[in-house]
Amino acid sequence: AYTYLRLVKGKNMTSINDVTTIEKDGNISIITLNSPPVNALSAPVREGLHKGISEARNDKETEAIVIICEGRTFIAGADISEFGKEPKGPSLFEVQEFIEDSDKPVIAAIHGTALGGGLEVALTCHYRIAVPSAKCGLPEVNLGLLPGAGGTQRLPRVVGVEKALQMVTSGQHVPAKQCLEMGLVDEISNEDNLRQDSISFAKKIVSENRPLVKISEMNDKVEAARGNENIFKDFRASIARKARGFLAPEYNIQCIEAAVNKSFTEGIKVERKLFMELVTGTQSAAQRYAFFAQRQVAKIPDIEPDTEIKPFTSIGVIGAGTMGGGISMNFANVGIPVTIIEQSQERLDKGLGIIRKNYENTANKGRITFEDVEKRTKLINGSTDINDLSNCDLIIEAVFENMDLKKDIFKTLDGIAKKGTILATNTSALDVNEIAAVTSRPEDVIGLHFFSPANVMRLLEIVRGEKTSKSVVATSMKMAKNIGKVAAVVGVCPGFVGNRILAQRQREANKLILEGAMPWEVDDALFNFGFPMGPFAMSDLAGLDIGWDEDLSTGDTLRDKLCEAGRLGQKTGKGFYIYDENRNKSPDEEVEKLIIEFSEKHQIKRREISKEEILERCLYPMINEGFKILEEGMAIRASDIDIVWINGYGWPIYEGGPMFYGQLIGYDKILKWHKEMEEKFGPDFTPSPYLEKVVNEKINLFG
Ligand code: 3H9
Repeated sequence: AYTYLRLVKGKNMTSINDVTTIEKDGNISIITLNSPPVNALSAPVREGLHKGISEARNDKETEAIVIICEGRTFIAGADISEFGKEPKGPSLFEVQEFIEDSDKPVIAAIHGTALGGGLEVALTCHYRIAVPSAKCGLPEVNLGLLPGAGGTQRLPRVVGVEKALQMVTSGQHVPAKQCLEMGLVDEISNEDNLRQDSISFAKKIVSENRPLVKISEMNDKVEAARGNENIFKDFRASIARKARGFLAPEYNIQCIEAAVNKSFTEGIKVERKLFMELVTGTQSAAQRYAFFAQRQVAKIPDIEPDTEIKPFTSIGVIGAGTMGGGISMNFANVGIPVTIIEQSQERLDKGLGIIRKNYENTANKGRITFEDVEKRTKLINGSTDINDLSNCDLIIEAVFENMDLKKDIFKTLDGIAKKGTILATNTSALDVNEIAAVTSRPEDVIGLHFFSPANVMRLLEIVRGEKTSKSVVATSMKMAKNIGKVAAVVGVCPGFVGNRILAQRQREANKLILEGAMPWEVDDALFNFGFPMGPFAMSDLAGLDIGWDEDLSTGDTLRDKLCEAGRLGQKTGKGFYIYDENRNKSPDEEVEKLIIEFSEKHQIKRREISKEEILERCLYPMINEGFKILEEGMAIRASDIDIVWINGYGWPIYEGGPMFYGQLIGYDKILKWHKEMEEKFGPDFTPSPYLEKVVNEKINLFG
């Protein structure tokens, strides 16, 4: 439940500009901002605030000032879309100074979220009151930034250095109750009475003659940490793994260090300098781009907002294996009951057992309670009778990748599922149209491609078949949002968007190790680029024997050779790498020998391969494939491809995804590279005609 504030127009209310009004209640002036959707600090909002505060400060009767917002939230930050554009109107600093220097107390009345610049404005107010459901945070780090309006200097002065470090590097939204405990808010109002409660609070401040609290002058907490360098050393070590490759976490830490070691004024200078470095850099540009891309991916151009959303209150899942189990957990997590079907009781029991164990592991880590474990496992029921799915709203097939088997299942489902049920396949490769064609209701058939582990990975590819109805697509999008997935609508083609692009990287990685690189060199180059792991470490993790058959093995591929040597990956302690008992990997001479022999046998002359070449060879063909996908209409927009790769394959968000990265490199350079490579090495490198068109006609893919 959250508060949505609507303005009740009083007779004293006057407009300051299009987004700001001012009203008086006795000796209190109330400035109301109304700039949907999130009251971001755009030029008109800054102007409205500035003028409003000025008017209230100059008004003889006014003794205190309340700043409150209409709609779903208090100010949710600077207006991200304004970054990089010519600044207009009063700067945020001017507005903040004007608030903090007011000789009449200013009170921020917070509902929804006070984030980034929004919290920074609230921190220049002398007091803060919030509804119980409100949250405060400085999430700039998630945009590759740091709080650039005094947040890094004021926050530690209120909550102390450790908490400030934690908040600015995680971007966490802190609930109001915790904010009260930390001193970030001074008072909690009633959930549905913020306006009146904040006026009463302001009156109380006046009548009690409370001081004008200026956070910039509160030095106790920062001075207490002065000289204690271990705080920063330990903190850096604690976030090192998560922060790898990102600039912003380190810059945020340096600002908090400045708050501790310097005066407020000097600290602000450091914050300003580092903010400017980040905001003009490519990492933040990529992360800001990803923020908007993540919201845009949910918009399907030909699906109108009033498209019918079907119910999805009971789910059927076919297959209790790793995928089926993971998929089921997503629904149980949000309270939706699931029926899982398996062929035998034994397999069903095994699958249900694994689900329980997964939940128990999460509870042991303290992330859910043991009560949650019981609640969630109760929501997942098993059956060996497919007829038990006849009343489900949505049925997801998650059996292994075999077209005939899937067709059989869909024929059966067509016969038993009630009218209007969405019939989904979790295939990662097969033709969804072919599957839909065996039913009498192809308009109800869709692909829902979850990624493994399905209860953890955020990405969902929604595969829209030729005949899938708009309502089924819209419902799938809504369902994805409800279970916390980032969903991208893709078309039917081999590998869809994600795996189709992955295949390019894998092909080149495999070629590179025969041409001269070693698997660990390829992996290192991609790891250092920012991926969580390289392709060969990933193969070892998945198991090299997926799809490999000992009896059919011909020794024709390196994979055959490795599997024949018992090197099946992490599970056998060796694959492309050798693993110790803690699963730490090291290069292995045996593999090196195998690879060199293999190159010789196939008369491939080995040569020195640079890190740069590894990156070009692995990444550029992915970008080219992205263009082919766009040309064929298999993704709606370039940024959707990036969202797939950021959320499903660990493309570092600070590199924006393959399409954004390609633009950074220069599409003309990517095209030239492909033409040269095609001439030397053939059709693996044939450039997409759409890439040529984009370069020749200087088309901007990101509008
Ligand atoms: C900052 O403050 C820097 C300062 O320190 C220094 C300055 C000198 N700007 O997420 P939703 C749009 S950096 C512009 O779907 P929800 C969003 O694109 C900022 N637009 O809603 C979407 O547009 P559309 C620090 C913004 O209810 C619509 O609002 N602040 C901004 O799920 C609805 O958004 C942040 O990083 C913005 N700041 O979640 C907070 N924020 O409808 C970023 C949103 O056209 N925002 N939009 O697609 C959020 O985390 C979430 O939007 C919020 C609401 C939690 C507020």
